[in-house]
Amino acid sequence: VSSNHGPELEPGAGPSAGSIAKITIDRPEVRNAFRPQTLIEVSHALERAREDTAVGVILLTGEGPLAFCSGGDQQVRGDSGYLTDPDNPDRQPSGASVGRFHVTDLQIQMRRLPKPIVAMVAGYAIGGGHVLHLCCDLTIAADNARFGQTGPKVGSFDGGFGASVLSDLVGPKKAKEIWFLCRQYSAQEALAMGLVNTVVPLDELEAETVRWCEEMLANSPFALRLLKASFHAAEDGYAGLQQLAHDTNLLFYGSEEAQEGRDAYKQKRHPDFSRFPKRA
Ligand code: 2NE
Repeated sequence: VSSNHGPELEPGAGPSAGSIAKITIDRPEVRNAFRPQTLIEVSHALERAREDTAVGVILLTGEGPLAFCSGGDQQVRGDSGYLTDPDNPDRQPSGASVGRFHVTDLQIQMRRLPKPIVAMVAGYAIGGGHVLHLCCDLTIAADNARFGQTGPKVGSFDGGFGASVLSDLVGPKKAKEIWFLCRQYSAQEALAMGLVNTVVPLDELEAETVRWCEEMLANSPFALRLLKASFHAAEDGYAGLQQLAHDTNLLFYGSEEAQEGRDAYKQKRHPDFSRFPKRA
């Protein structure tokens, strides 16, 4: 994985009030298939982008024009998940090689991360790579992009966000078609079924993606944060509600009413909330 911030990106149009963190899956020789280490690195890069208060939008992509990501690297697929060290499949946690789905944690991290994540897709977004783009908030596709799931062809499936988010986007019949038949879909077909936000010529992909990011960066970051949490609140159940509720608490902490409670505790006195309105 490689990552960088705004200045190294191709400039889009207009001023922006923040930076774009660009995270690139950098294994073009295998169409950017991910190993556990790849996902650990993406996760670290996402965490850095989250913590960096200058970053307003995160862009996830794959190296080269041939693929966004082709999913789990089948060369390191073990009998109970993907292996960090396929030569030592029985090695235990410290240097772990017990099979696992690191992608589960990454998908949840992407859903909960309080900044918009944009997938910039050139070439294949296939299998687990397709699910990664589903977990992004927006997808900008190049005209050479191809989308699809392969699970049932290779003895796998993602019945989590890979099924639920897909079904929300394209409807249950189409989602089942995508999973049951394992066809590939062109960028235009993906646009027609609501899988992506726009399609642009390959040589304009980054500039157009940056333009979309800059439009978001010009807007209120906290409003974007609350919107992302709101969109996911119902779909993600209690975890989604928790995110939205805690975001509300962030705002509440800024109020005199909440501060009275904190200050009274620190000053070892009873809080006096009498001056605060019982709002209609
Ligand atoms: C992506 C696709 C359609 C590209 O086709 P093409 O013709 O452009 O390239 P080619 O020749 O197939 O691939 C180039 C090299 O990349 C490797 C290939 O084996 C090939 O290697 P060499 O022959 O040059 O040595 N490669 C590509 N994808 C790979 C992968 N995922 N793992 C390991 N090596 C890979 C075509 O390559 C394709 O269909 N790839 C497989 C897509 C796939 O089935 N992915 C796994 C789905 S399961 C999953 O991702 C998953 C899950 O279901 C649940 C949890 C976690 C993960």
